[in-house]
Amino acid sequence: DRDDQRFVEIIGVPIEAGAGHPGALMGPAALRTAGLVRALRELGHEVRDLGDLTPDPWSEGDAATARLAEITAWSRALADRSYAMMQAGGVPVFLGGDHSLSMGSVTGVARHCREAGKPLFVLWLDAHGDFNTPHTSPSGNMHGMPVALLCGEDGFDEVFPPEQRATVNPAHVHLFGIRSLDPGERRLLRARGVDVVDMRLIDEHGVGVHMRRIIERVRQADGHLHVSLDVDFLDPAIAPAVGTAVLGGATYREAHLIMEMLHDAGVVGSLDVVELNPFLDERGKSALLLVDLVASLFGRRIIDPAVTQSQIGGQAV
Ligand code: EXY
Ligand code: MN
Ligand code: MN
Ligand code: MN
Repeated sequence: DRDDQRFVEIIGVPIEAGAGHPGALMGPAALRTAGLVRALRELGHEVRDLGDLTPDPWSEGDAATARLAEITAWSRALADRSYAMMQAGGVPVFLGGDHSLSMGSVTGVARHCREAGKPLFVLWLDAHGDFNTPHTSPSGNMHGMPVALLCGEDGFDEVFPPEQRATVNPAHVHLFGIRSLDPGERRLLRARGVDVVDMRLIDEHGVGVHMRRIIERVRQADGHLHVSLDVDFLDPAIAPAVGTAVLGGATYREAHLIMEMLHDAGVVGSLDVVELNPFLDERGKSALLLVDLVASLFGRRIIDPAVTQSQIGGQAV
């Protein structure tokens, strides 16, 4: 399709201070090695790879203080960069790095959407809710907290002082693929009215039903959809390169169908690809799968709908 060419700007965010296991800082390099830029160009998009982000130096202290200072430095630098990428008018793609990077990427997107008067929706594809706060987290790992920060929960003033925060309405957040929640985050999610499509719902209805519902909502509002894709959303059998694997994740086709539906809907304005830990991969298979999924999101399809002969109820499908 010539008419859905986009300007795609890619930036690597090699951070792993939010995760419990080292290795995610190699994620951007592995995604590039797996051919991400080439795959997008082959689809006809204009692609600019901005390289990797470099944050300002952060102060060292004891281990916990240094980690928080590091995440703060990345988050602030990334929020500014993400905002600038949005202002440039393209589709920013953020390559992680652990999921704490979304504190910065989505903050920048939210700042842009607020100024542009565009309602922001977030689709969070993940095994986890990522809705812990420093008060509820059992591990202290900040990759389990970004959605709580983005929804304006307390406990994050270190990362963004209140005046620098651009929050997301929790009623505009859709967590999808969920199968691991801690007690504190479960309570908070319910209290804030976040939509949680867990694996049970996906098993029962299929991904299509819930994706149509979410897409329709974004369309009605003429909104911007930010997609945050955590590798652990996928079943560990097809994507082993994660430090937080949880059994019973999305299958190869479920994941592709989500990407294909999102592409056809034309609602996605920004994307995170996070938590790839190449140190745990098997001959690059997780990185290659992620590149294929991003390609589906940007328009790769099995067959052009114009040539399909299939009809249901007299309508071409
Ligand atoms: N809920 C657990 C925690 O907060 O420690 C695990 C979080 C893992 C987060 C991964 C990246 O999605
Ligand atoms: Mn815009
Ligand atoms: Mn996550
Ligand atoms: Mn996760």
